[in-house]
Amino acid sequence: MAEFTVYGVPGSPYLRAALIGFEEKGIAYRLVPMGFGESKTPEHLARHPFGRIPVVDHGGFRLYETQAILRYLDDLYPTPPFQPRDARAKARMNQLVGITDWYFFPKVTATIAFQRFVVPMRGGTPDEAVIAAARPDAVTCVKAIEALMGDVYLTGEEISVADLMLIPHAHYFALAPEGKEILRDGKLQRWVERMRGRPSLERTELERLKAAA
Ligand SMILES: N[C@@H](CCC(=O)N[C@@H](CS)C(=O)NCC(=O)O)C(=O)O
Repeated sequence: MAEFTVYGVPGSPYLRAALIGFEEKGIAYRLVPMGFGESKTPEHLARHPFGRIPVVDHGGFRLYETQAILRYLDDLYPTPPFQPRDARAKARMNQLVGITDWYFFPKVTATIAFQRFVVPMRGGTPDEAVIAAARPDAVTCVKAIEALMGDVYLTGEEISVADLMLIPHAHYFALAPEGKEILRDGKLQRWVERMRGRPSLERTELERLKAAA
């Protein structure tokens, strides 16, 4: 089987979701770390016309969109499965993946987590107005996910694509003061702790990725 090459910026939640997928399956990969802004270079635009990350190359087969990458890995290496067989559990998984992509990422990660962690990393000061404006959306996201999720993992007793997609975003949110306050000791916070205990999370920590680069 050809080698997997993964292009992405260490620290990116979507890159981490893909890497967690490789780690959970025990599939070897080579990470090509990119810097901030490199996603819009001609070289990367040739890989991803929308200038985003991650991109996976598998023997010349190029794939972007993180959930497509995770499903591809699952089709190639079915054990352990990333998708429940039960129709309703699978529908929930797809719904939660959609919530992550369409609501959590733009309304929580790109606002609260970006202002709290990325802006200071680049030497700036968080824009408290952006954070305050995003707070009601964050509450809506947390309530909606808690209403849909299972008791152990998001779609049942085992992890699925939904857990892999959401955890990098939820991890950052849980570290922010707003996240601590909104999540409290609720169901989603307990899930974040459960996910953080998995070796795949430890192996994809920012410092580990930087050290390996
Ligand atoms: N729907 C895409 C979203 C990917 C995405 O937005 N990635 C962010 C990083 S977390 C990115 O590429 N940002 C760089 C940029 O916008 O220039 C996926 O699932 O892969």
